[in-house]
Amino acid sequence: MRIDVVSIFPEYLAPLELSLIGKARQDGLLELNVHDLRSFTTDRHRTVDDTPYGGGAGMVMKPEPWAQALESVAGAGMDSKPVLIVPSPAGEKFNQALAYELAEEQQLVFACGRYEGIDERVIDWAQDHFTVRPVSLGDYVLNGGEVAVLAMVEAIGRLLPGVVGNPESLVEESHSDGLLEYPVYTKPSAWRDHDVPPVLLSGNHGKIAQWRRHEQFRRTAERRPDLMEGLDAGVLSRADRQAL
Ligand code: 6GU
Repeated sequence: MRIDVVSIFPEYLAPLELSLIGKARQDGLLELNVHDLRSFTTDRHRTVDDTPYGGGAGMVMKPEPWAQALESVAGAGMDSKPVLIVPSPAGEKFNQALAYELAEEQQLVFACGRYEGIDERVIDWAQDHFTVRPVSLGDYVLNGGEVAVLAMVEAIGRLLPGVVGNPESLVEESHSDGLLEYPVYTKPSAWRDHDVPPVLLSGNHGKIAQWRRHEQFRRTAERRPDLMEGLDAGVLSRADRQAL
């Protein structure tokens, strides 16, 4: 996969050189390029914003630097149109299903807006060159798209073949089956008046699997009742349906 990120704060994306994603880049599993939007301006002051038509607070990002930047990264010899992800609190909500979907793409381009956002005509114009998807992390406001890109690239990058050493860990984690993960424990079995649930020390693997499944349902119902409604009967076993 190839990922291009356009931002006026390219340094904000430095953490993508670390840890799992940094290693995936070094290993050639992921090509990731960060581009400074200001390098696509042509005026002396490298202006990227201006006042909003119609009035109101704040500034709006000018369209031409964005078109120049996006043209420079679009269709770098790929078969399919790249997906242009525009981080915005006004986008569709990012979730694990969308991470899996985007992990199948050849090229992702992230356009990090700042201020009050990017001139909407860029979004219209970009439809000819990209599949455009405004995406939100959740119902709160960040100052710009950069932090959201860190989260999305990590969520997508770890799904690419070979990035996570043990692919089993992708199967067992929260949201992989629509439920939250069960709680985990390690040694010592007795710690500061808190004991590990005895079933986990029993050696009875059937009982342990049953307990973990029950904990997944209990946690999900308590913390995320919204997820209980969307549970797909198809992924539930007979034992799961009885537990409900
Ligand atoms: Cl993706 N971007 C911005 N700027 N703010 C957000 C967001 C994204 N998701 C939630 N708030």
